[in-house]
Amino acid sequence: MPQIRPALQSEHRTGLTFFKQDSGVSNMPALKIVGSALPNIPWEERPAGSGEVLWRYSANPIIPRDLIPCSNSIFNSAVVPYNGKFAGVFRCDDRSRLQQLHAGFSDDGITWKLNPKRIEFKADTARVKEIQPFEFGYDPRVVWIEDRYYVTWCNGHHGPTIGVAYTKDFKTFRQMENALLPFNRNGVLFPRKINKKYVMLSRPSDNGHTPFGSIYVSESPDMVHWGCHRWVMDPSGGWQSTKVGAGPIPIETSEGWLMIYHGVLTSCNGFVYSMGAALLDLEKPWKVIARTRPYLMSPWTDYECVGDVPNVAFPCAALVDAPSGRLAVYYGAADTTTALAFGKVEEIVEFTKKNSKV
Ligand code: BMA
Repeated sequence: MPQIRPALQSEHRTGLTFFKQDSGVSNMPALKIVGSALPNIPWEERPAGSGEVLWRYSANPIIPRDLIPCSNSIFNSAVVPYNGKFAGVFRCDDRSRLQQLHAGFSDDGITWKLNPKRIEFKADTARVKEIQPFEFGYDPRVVWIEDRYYVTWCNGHHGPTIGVAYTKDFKTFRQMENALLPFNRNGVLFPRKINKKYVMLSRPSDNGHTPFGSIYVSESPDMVHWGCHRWVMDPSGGWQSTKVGAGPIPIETSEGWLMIYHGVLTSCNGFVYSMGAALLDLEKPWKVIARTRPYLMSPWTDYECVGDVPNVAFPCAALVDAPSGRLAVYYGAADTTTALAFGKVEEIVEFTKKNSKV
């Protein structure tokens, strides 16, 4: 496999360090990755002899289903760097099988402590009380934008839609207006404004398990009012033939926004959830530059194939160490546990471009 040489230069942009890499990867020009250094990113090298673009952590799953007393399952969860360590928002389905969100903390990104009590969202404005109390919440994403962490999740409001909240300490969470109408899922914010607007990917759906689904993008001046909705991409063939939905927060690179997403195949044994990647235009993110025809990862292991919902690998977060291009993807395994996979941004970008079907 290609050897990645260390970062050659860096400059500063929008508060983040902007790294330029001489990737050493075949003919690809040096890749820029916008992000911070994360030298303590959880990491394992690709196993000897493996040709996988994403490879699994050897001690998966990292979070067992019964980490806290009330949990039936802990999966499809989101983590971010926090105060030199890590924090996150976790989907915990409880033993009444209600879908709840819990905050969690970790020193190393691998061993997690979750708050045994679910997040109690405080209304950010008086009007937000109208959409409380909490019906259900699942599949959170977390992103730092400007001065706070925003959380988006699939929020119950007479049907699933996109909830939005913010926190600065993962203790107090202030709920804002739902971004969109039901039925919608997989609301994923971009990590910065584009053309002075907040931008969110989402996947309009139905009230059930949704046998269809395309990715759209919407803009907002204030994180409350969303519009200028644009179609991004439909399901395609094979592993992504039934529906697609955005996964982790997109990663900004000089080749476009790297969007890791899930794709669903309907097999004779039900849905199969795999992950792929796409590159979106930096200024017009509804324009797809490239998109993987083969998957990056599909449920192969026991913990992905056996659980409450078999055959699911569902990514909701990715940590990036921009100088090295190292990537750690957090994904839900079989709707039961949380697992970790590793990759290198420049290799995924190159794989996406070389194996693209748009
Ligand atoms: C989707 C979502 C995910 C889940 C997946 C597989 O519709 O509900 O939370 O992981 O189905 O069951």
